[in-house]
Formats: sequence, structure tokens, C-alpha cells
Amino acid sequence: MNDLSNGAVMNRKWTVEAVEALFALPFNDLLFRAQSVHREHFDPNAVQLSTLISVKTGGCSEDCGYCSQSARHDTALERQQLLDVAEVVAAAQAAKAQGATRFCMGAAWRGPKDRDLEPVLDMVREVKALGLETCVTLGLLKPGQAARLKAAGLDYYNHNLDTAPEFYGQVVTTHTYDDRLDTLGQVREAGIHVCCGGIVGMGESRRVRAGLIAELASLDPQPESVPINRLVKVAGTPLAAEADLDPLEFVRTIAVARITLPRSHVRLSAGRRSLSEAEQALCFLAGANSMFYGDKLLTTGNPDVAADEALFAKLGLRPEPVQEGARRCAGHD
Ligand code: SAM
Ligand code: DTB
Ligand code: SF4
Repeated sequence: MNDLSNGAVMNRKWTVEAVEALFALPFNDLLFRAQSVHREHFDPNAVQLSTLISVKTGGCSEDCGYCSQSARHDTALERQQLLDVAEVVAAAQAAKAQGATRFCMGAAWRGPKDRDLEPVLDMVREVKALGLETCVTLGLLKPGQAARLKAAGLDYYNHNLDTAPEFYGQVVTTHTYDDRLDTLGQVREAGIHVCCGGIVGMGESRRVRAGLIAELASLDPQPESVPINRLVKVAGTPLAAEADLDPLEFVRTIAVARITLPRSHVRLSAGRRSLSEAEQALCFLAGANSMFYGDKLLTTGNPDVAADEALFAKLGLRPEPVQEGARRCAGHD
């Protein structure tokens, strides 16, 4: 055990080398192991559905190399100030009617100012009152802000580590890995469920992917939710011309996350539009049991609902009821 000053505890249960060894397994052995672990902890045919909305879009001070919303990249994205609470609630009602159980509100901020937080607290309260699980992703938090979010009824805070520590500085220079760990510690301390994952396909090596997973798996307690994003290449960002990550390497990343984070929901997140149905099916076989549902992510597209319904019918998958997610999370908190 190695206690970090910021409150996140790293148990180093998984070393980078041990995670690399999982990545190196023959594909069939890796998938069999991942599916076996998956069945020990979850219904293998249920997938948790989250719908995203961007409540404040673009003009972000940070320089994250993958992001359409950084003010430092010329991405032709239309900026949008904070949405009205009523507009957000209407979108949440529509998401619930379509079958989502969690509503995730994202803001393009380095972090919220205290005065920015007030309307977001109203959004959380009203979305929660609809019977949806609530999630926000607002960037770096200042002391006290997580407790206010918790008091408003926030269930999950999304804050990704995104990549391995040694690669982070090649992707983002305006904040540090430790800044991110500090916010994760504050979220955990406030009693909010942690949603923390990363992006692959940014030109990183397999060792870097293993480093990201080792870092996520070493958070103690492990995050309840782990989004694995496949880079969506946005014109005008520094990573726009990056080579595609082999889909089978993406499937391996999901499988390794499932094995090392056995009780977490592993989310097949951004990038589904660039995966075939068969590749997505392999991700579910590898242990993904959550995904974004609805035609849009934050600023980019997602498969439409009709296509996802058809995919679920072909694979015999069904949406995970909200109670099940709540019960399982309560079980390992
Ligand atoms: N500003 C906040 C932050 O950085 O934490 C919240 C919003 S940010 C858009 C949330 C996450 O979306 C990022 O950490 C990253 O993992 C993911 N993301 C952003 N742009 C992406 C892209 N082009 N492809 C894949 N994932 C992306
Ligand atoms: C996460 O890990 N992926 C989501 C959510 N958390 C906030 C965001 C994906 C964004 C993809 C690019 C976009 O639409 O702007
Ligand atoms: Fe994009 Fe978030 Fe980075 Fe801002 S902090 S540029 S919104 S990923």
C-alpha cells in the first residue's frame, strides 16, 4: 500500500508488467479469461445504458490534444454557454424514454468556478428527481465542490486518467496527472461513485495502454465505472491524423480492463461509430457491459438508437435495469 497525499490510494495490485502479460496472451485465451471473470460478477447479457449531453460546449482553456472543445485548437466547433436547466431536464426525460438509466452532463471547463456550480447543482437535482442516475464531468474540482455535488444527489463523477502517466505530458500540458488524481481523491472522499477511464488510439504503445490499465486497476477502491474511449479523430486537433488503432487491439484493451477491474462496469465509450457490429460484439464478449446510448456523444456522433436496438436484438443483449447497477455498486463500495 502506498498512500498518496491527495487521498487516492494506490494498492499496486497490478503492475504494468503483469498487465502487459495479459495483453500478450493469445487472443482466444485472453477473451476466455475475460468472459469467465465477467460471468463471476455480472449478467453477461445485460448492458448499462448512459446518455450524454454537453451542457457547456467549447472554449476550454486546456490543450488536450484529442479534444474538439479546446480553445487552442481550430476545430470549427460552435461554442455554447451553459444550457438552461429546463433544456437539460427535457433531454434527460427523452433519454429516459429511450431506455437510458444514467444521464451524464459534460462541461468544457478546466474546472467549475463556484458560481458555475450552482446551475449544475440544479441540473443534478432535477435529473435525479426523474429517477435517473446522475453523472457529471466538469474537470478539476476545488475543495468543497465534490461535497456540494454529493448533497445535490450526484451519483457518479467522470474524470478520466486518459493514458499512462509517462505519456500524459505528450497529450496535455495545461494540467498534470497529479491534478487529475487529486480530483479523483476528492470525489471518492465525498462518497460519489468514481467513473474513470481513458482513451486509446492516440499513438501510444501497448506498454502505455498497459500503464493506463495498471493505474486504473490500482486505484483503491477501484472505479465503479471505467470508460474505454477509442480516439475520435477531430479535424483541427493535434491528433486528427493519428493512425487507427487496430480494432482487435481495442478489444484486447477491453478484455484486460475486465480482468483487472472485475467488479467495475467497463464502458465501450467513444469511437463505436468506427467499429463494425462484429467488433462491438467482440467488445461485449471481452467484458464491456456499459455504453453510451443516443445519437450524440458530447460534440461528435454515436450510433443511432435504431442501430443499437437492432444490434442488441441480434446479440440477445438487454439494457441493465437501474436497480441492478445500484445494488452492485452498493455491494462493493
Ligand atoms: N473537461 C472535462 C475533463 O476533461 O475531464 C470533461 C469533459 S472531457 C470531453 C471528458 C473525456 O472525454 C475526456 O477525458 C476524454 O477521455 C474523452 N474525450 C474527449 N474527446 C475525445 C475524443 N476525441 N475521442 C475520444 N474520447 C474523447
Ligand atoms: C468519457 O470517458 N467519454 C465521454 C464521457 N466520458 C464524458 C466523452 C466522449 C467524448 C467524445 C468526443 C466528443 O463527442 O466530443
Ligand atoms: Fe476537452 Fe476536458 Fe481537456 Fe477541456 S479539459 S480540452 S473539455 S478534455
